[in-house]
Amino acid sequence: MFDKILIANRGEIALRVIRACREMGIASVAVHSTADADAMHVRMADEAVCIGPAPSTNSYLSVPAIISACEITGAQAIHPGYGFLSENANFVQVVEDHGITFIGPTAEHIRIMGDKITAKDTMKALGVPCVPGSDGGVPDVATAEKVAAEIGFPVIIKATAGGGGRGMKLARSPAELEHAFRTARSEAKAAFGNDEVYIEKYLGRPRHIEIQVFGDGKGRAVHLGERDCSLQRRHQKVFEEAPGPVIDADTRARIGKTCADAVARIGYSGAGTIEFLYEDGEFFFIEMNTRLQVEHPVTEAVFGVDLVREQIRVAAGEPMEFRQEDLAVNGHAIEVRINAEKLPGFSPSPGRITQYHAPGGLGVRMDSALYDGYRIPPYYDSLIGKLIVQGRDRPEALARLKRALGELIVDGVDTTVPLFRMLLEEPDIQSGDYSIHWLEEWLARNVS
Ligand code: MV4
Repeated sequence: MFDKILIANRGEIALRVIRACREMGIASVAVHSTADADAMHVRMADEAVCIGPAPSTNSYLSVPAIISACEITGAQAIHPGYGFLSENANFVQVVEDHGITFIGPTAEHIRIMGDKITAKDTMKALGVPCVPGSDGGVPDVATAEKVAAEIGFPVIIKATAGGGGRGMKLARSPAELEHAFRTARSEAKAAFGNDEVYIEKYLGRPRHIEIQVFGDGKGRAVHLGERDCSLQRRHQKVFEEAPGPVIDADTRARIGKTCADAVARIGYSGAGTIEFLYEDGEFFFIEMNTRLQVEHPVTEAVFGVDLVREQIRVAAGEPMEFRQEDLAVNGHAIEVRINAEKLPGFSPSPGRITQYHAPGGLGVRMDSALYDGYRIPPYYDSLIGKLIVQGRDRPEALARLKRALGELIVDGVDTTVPLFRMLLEEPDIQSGDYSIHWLEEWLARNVS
């Protein structure tokens, strides 16, 4: 096992990793920008190294600065958290070339899943159900027309270098296809330096269901069920739950086994998430994320596992602590993302926290790096906390969420907390009847 791990991240996820390290008897090294000198992750880690100025390009994204921090402190492994360098295959390559262990999948697996066409080809070959569409890239309008005629309209054109909602164009009819295709290509070229695109049948009102997988890098893998993350605004998740309100135990076991078998076959190592659109009882693969996700705590809550501990164990060459037959869903968990943002426009609201009080009690977890007097810098993501609640069933989790939001105090900046107080009063949220479009439609009616 490692003696010392460097955490190449900030905020609540850096604390999450430091906590796992401490429980495992592993020393932790925080890295920080000059803007984060007073941040909680710096205080909580055993050691801290300043790696550059406020802009993340020159600090949290600086490969030489992070490698140097490892060498100076003698850290043997790097945990990347999410975002920043977590899915950067070149970074992983450099880390390994310096004899440091990357806590995550191989550069090769990150590269495969980062290219959305290669990811889909790979998953299809492994028996994972995919959205009907082009076989690989679509080089010209004529091919786009041929594919669209086969699968039927509406279709969506996606950039292979995109993902997470970036670089997509909808064509509702043959008349819209040529324009959508050309726009998708030129936007992909401008945004990613890669104009390769592919085409899929456009699904009208699906849910976003993602399967948590975990591999030991030696050909064994398990699944930890699904999360329903359909409630999103501009491709940012705001409310996530496990299990999915419309997924039953048989469905979970079936799609879960398909996913676990797929990642086992490729020798995948560590945590991964296989994203699906789910419509009319069918799963359609869209993308795979090769990192620990923001919303991993809802899975931890219902399965009673520590995913970060497992990531560290597997990266150190130790076996996973669980087998598939040990894993069962217990109750229901919900996470809400608390952002320092001002409604109705969700504009960033950095500034000084004048009062912070975290909720507590049975079934409540607050993952946040806030403290009284902390100044939220304007340079980074607006996520300032995640409130995760668990109950024996979904109604209990909802009641607990309402209770916990009532205890939470975050003063000094605007936050998304009032949004959740409103959402909890909505019959569709109470019954779990929502699709990927529900939140934006509701915001257009209720918040403006
Ligand atoms: C789709 C789709 C409908 N049909 N693909 C958006 C993010 C990226 N991960 C995939 N996305 C979508 N792909 C097909 N074939 C609709 C979306 C989509 C979406 C997906 C998940 C959650 C929220 C979304 C909001 C708008 C569009």
